[in-house]
Amino acid sequence: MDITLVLGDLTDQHADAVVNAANSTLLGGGGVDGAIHRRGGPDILAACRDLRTTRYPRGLPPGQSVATPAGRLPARWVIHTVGPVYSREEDRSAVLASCHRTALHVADELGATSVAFPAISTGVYGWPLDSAARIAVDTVRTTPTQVTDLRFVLFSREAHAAFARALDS
Ligand code: AR6
Repeated sequence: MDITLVLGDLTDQHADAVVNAANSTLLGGGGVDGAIHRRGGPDILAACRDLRTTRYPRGLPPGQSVATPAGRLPARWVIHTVGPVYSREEDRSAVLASCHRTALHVADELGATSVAFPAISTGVYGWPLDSAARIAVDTVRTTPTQVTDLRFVLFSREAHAAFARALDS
């Protein structure tokens, strides 16, 4: 698997799948989630509403992932995952790792071989960048998958630098 870092906007990525840092409602929000729904158009939200009435009436639990079509994005699918809110009292690293692992499992089910991830949980959910980068990189490196082109798309130089350090170690 090739792991590459991109400084830029996830919604510009031409890939089989882009991963959304969603919340349990699957009904949108700010950050990368807001950008995906804005640029991808209403088909994504319609598919998410469908998932809420069928598979996830109580919402998608943190650490799990589910796919929808990608609407007008230059990708085929959006894989929605719910990161943990960072806590100083409780170690939620396993949940953040699970986001990456389950997103890759969903990608494999779809037959997606190119997948772009944002820095899950490092925005609104407050996870420190270096720690999140280490967990993300370690998890994708150790998860068996058919994905051959994995990109981390980072929105800031700080995030890009944190992921570069994690990749080097
Ligand atoms: N492309 C790539 N990265 C982005 C983009 C973008 N267009 N926009 C923001 N980022 P966040 P979270 C970066 O807050 O912390 C939402 O409201 C951002 O700089 O999007 O998992 C959801 O609905 C940060 O490094 O996700 C949830 O309620 C990273 O993406 C909640 O936020 C993740 O920041 C999820 O919080």
